[in-house]
Amino acid sequence: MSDKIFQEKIDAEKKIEPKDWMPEGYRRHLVRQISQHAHSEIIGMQPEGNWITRAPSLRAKMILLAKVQDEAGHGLYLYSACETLGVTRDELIQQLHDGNAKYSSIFNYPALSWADMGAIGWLVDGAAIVNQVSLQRTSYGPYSRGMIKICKEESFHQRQGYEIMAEMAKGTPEQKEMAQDALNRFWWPSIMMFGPQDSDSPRTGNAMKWKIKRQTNDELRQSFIDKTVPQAEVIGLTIPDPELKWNEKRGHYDFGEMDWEEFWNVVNGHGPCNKQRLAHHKRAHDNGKWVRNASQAYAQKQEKILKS
Ligand code: BYC
Repeated sequence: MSDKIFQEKIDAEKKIEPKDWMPEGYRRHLVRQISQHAHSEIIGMQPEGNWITRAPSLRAKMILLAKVQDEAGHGLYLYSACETLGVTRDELIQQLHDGNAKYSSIFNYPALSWADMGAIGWLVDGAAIVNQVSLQRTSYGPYSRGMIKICKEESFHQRQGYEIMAEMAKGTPEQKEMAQDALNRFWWPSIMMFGPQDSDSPRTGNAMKWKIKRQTNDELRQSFIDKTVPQAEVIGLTIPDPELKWNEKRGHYDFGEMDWEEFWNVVNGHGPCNKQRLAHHKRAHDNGKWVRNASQAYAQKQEKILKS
């Protein structure tokens, strides 16, 4: 098959499956994006995992525990989707540990209070859903199908976060202040999750041509802002952007400029928690070596029994 026939298939909205012919650039683009997405889910367990033992009630603890377990599941679907492109899980983890694979910038910010569990669910999962709903229509079959399942769980995550924020916002003045403080710290990093502006995004051209991405970074960011501003108004919290204003003509909110220097610093490994997140992942991976060895030995033993 040639690039031309491949592109015709994409343009006809046909899904590409693991055994189909694909250009090497398409395969590499997907391995990069899907593995970064998988790493984000797994590293994303850390800021929330940190609060499981300190949840304020048994109900809150059970919900948070379930959410963090869901993130592990999302990581596993995504690693599996990535492995269909001819790369092994070990190689992907090694790329993360060597600093050659990225994960979402948002997880390099600390979770300082219980209200941050609300802000993460509401804003971070909210941003993730906007992106992932769009990715349900991505051209690579296993990624697209993974996204459909992930989105179902992600909407529950967004609601649990919004519930925490709503409860705190109508609580004592101190609780409302905690909720506002969490919103102040997580707002800008959340809208940075959508990546650089379209004019500075080197990957968007091919991603749109190959229908890996169905909407650009700026389109998705705008859609998230339009959805989220009214939600903040309902619970009486203020989005920390003095330039935020409804634009009747555009039918969208106008918003202020992001701190792009901060964005690239965090993306390139110099955010507040980059070192800590990676060190924790390496430690957990090393500690889990005996489990991987044991399951491998068990599988080999089973194979021997089946052959004998
Ligand atoms: N953070 O040309 P661009 C979740 C990188 S987690 C870090 O626009 P692209 C959850 C980008 O990778 C949800 N890096 O690239 C879990 C590229 O680097 P390389 C995570 C970023 O790929 C637990 C370079 O900058 N979601 O749901 O077209 C708890 C140039 O950018 C970021 C996904 O991963 C960033 N924010 O667009 C709660 C979604 N932005 O590889 C929630 C899947 C950009 O060229 N990924 N970079 O060195 C995507 O949709 C796209 O990859 C992005 C970036 C929109 C993120």
